[in-house]
Amino acid sequence: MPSYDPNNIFAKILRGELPCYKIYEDDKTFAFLDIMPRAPGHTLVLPKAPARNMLDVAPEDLGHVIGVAQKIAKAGMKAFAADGITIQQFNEGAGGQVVFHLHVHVIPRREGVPMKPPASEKEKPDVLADHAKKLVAALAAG
Ligand code: DGP
Repeated sequence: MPSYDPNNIFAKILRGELPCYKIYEDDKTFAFLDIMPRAPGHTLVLPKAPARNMLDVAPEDLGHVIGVAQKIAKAGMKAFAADGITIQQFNEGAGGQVVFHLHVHVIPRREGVPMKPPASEKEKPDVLADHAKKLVAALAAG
């Protein structure tokens, strides 16, 4: 497996070199909206420590990421009146991974509404800003 590339797009977001719609941050974890959401509220949860994917991440960092994914899943259920949540996580190109900093997708789902194809369409900034506001409010409400 290739080594971690510190110039990947998510590393740049983590360093604040590129913008994002931030949802959550703690000392080990960072979460922001996917700009090509498969459904409203589609969020990516990352460890702050460099890790290419599930195959090289430190288990304790992975544990933190999963804990935060659960928080965001619960907030997504409330914020988007969702009926369920899809969790996705891809490893290496053959496994469907496109950006090589570990991330877990948290996708609120409505009954009978199919997900859009992966990375199909960039969402409008005002829509993403509104979705981020709703998720952040639901997280704050607990
Ligand atoms: P994957 O590596 O296959 O898990 O997919 C990467 C995801 O990242 C895909 O759903 C689209 C999203 N994405 C790609 N570029 C950017 C970006 O610059 N900002 C954000 N927020 N998301 C991105």
